Amino acid sequence: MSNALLSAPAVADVVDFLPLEGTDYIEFYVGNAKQAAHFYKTAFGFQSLAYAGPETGVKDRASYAVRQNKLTLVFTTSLKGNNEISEHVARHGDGVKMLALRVQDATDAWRQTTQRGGKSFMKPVRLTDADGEIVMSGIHTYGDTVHLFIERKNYQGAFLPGYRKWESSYNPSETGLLYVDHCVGNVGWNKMNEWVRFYEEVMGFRNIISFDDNDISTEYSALMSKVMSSGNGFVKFPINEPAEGKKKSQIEEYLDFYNGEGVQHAALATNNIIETVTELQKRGVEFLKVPASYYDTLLDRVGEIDEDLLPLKELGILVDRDDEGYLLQIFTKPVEDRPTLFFEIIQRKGAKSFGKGNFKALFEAIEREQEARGNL
Ligand code: TYF
Ligand code: FE
Repeated sequence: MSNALLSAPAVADVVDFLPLEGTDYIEFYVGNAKQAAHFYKTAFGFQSLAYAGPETGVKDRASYAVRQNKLTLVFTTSLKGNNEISEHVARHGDGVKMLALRVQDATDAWRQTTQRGGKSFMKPVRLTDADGEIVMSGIHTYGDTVHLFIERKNYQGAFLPGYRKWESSYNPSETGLLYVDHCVGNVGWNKMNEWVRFYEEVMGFRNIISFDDNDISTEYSALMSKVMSSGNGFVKFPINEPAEGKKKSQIEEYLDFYNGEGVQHAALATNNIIETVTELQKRGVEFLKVPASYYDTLLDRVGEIDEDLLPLKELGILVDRDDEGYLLQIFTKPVEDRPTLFFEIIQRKGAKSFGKGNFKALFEAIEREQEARGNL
């Protein structure tokens, strides 16, 4: 089948047992949280938000939270030789540990999901300080990744109880990043349908788009992908599985270097991708490049767009259209030494899809990088 399958809409009278309000934060376990936070401030324009560590009574770790509009990232490192954090870093390198989701009722979210077979990571706990109260719970998902459920009640503090406001004299300006559009997981060979079932049965998601290896095989790499969406559409988690191709799949390269399943990319939304990417490039963020010829036929493929072609071509921004509108997107190179995590910058102008028309050019660009690393 060479066309993406758009599945039927959910039946309207089915109640959403896990209403998610969006992504609350993404927490990374890293080797050096102080330097990671500095990089995301400098390069991506995140603002200092909150800190937890020995000075706030947390003895085994240090965490830095940074924010830009509705995007919150947390970088946590171990202060001890052997704990869950240092082991995660030893196994995976720096990577995403928690995809924290905002809910109205974290106790109910935990009950609903664990009753349906979700494996508990954290029973509901009430966290309080002078600024109010939060309830948090969590379940395991693919690999060592966790979904936390965050109920913010009346909480007025900077971030979470246990953190204090992080005041810094170093405050690079924002780059226009707004919120998490979607977050993609790479899973093992033949594991996609298991995780699709997990998101359907345990979390009440539905599969809104599927791409098979015919949609997205290039000369070498191959993968399959299914986009899972929360009942209300506020949270989208595409899942990739490697497929057999002429040479090594980019998903297999990820699995080898991450030592298992994990988050492959987070797509960050902007409402002015030309300004955002201009700024990110100035600050040293490296992006994948497609051949200049991509732009020769772009307008034939996508029709009229609001943007001038020249800045899109200079910056390497890709464009795709679906029935509802178009989208602009670009992909960073991996943001660490292992070819694991990267970011997508996306601006949607009506389109609800994921850029299928760009897959060939994008995957060929990824393969050139794989080749340069000797992993193709
Ligand atoms: O999230 C998506 O589906 C798009 C396309 O390895 C994509 O961003 C899919 C797989 C992949 C890189 C990008
Ligand atoms: Fe994406």
